[in-house]
Amino acid sequence: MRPVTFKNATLSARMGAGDEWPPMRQPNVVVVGRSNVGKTSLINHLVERSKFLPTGKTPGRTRALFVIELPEFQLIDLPGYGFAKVARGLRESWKQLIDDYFQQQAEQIALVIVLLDCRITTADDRMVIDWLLSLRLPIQLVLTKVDKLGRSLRQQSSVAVTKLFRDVESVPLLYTIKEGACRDLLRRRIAEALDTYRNCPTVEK
Ligand SMILES: Nc1nc2c(ncn2[C@@H]2O[C@H](COP(=O)(O)OP(=O)(O)OP(=O)(O)O)[C@@H](O)[C@H]2O)c(=O)[nH]1
Ligand SMILES: [Mg+2]
Repeated sequence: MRPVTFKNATLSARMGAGDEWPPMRQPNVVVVGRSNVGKTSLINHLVERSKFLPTGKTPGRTRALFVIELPEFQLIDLPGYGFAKVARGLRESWKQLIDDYFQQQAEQIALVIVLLDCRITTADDRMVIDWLLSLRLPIQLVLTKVDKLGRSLRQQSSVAVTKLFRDVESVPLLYTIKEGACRDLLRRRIAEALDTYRNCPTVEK
């Protein structure tokens, strides 16, 4: 497996709906999930800069698509879904932005990291996962905020999610921004996905 660097991240673009896409020359790893599930926090944790992108206590914090440059790949942070209190117009423009991204950059995507709250999954999670499966993108499930659960409940949550989303064929990683061991596992998974992406002869790139 080729080594992958997760330090020295820089922000290269902040995209809103209708903006023209910058050239994406590196494989993309994109983080998807419900609002407030911990997408931006996980990205900050992965790149070891706790204040890199702003996070929020209330849903709807990330309102654009952020492209983060690393030497071997680009990390993508998206607005979250499933948050009813965001004005309808804004929700529609996020949906447009996310649809555009997945349609126009699909060939660049090496891995979609789908975050699920370890305490509850929703119909929106199921809908988004079904949509990603229909696009035939590689998916890694990650259960977030597991520091809120004791050891045995963490395992129960993992078993339940594996069953519920068995069609995804991804063993969920248990994640918390309060521990480093889960970060090592996710970094390894990203490195594997980047290797597969580079070596896959069947996909036109
Ligand atoms: N206890 C705990 N809290 C977390 C963890 N990860 C994120 N949080 C908290 O969850 C809240 C939401 O985090 P964000 O990273 O902004 O979530 P997001 O998914 O990017 O949300 P949107 O941008 O609104 O879609 C913040 O208050 C974080 O501090 C975790 O592993 N454990
Ligand atoms: Mg966010």
